[in-house]
Amino acid sequence: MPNVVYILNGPNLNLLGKREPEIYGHHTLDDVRDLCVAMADDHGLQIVFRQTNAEHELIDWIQEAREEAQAIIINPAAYSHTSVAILDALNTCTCPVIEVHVSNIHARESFRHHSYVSHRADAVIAGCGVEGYLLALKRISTLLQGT
Ligand code: CA2
Repeated sequence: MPNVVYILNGPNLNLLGKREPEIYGHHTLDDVRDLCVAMADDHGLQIVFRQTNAEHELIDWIQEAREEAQAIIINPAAYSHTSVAILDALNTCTCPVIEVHVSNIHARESFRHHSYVSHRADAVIAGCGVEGYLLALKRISTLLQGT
């Protein structure tokens, strides 16, 4: 059975590549999914790739991943900076968790500098554009090797 990696995306990331390209670049979220699936195939991983604008849905998916996944990659978007509930959900998971941000949140407004999710994340990748998702997958592949 292949290792399963949940890649979860929060609010407004459905607009990736369609607005504010100077901040978020030109790749759409569909492009990101395709790139992740291709890389996962190369590493023998299975991907579950989702986006939602609803906090409760992200929490439900984290709870699902707790049962189904060997690793979680999450871009919680604006909920990174506000949601103790998402942190609580991630804290129930024992698998590796990597937080990804397309932009460098530390070079932006001060309210983006703190992420609740970072308290749980095993690694945080910010400012690498959509390549951050692939770097996270590479790291997950390394962490899961031999499991
Ligand atoms: O840099 C990231 O990946 C963020 O998680 C993106 C969030 C933002 O609230 C975080 O501070 C950093 C925003 C996602 C909105 O995505 C859009 C994409 C294109 C156009 C408009 C919004």
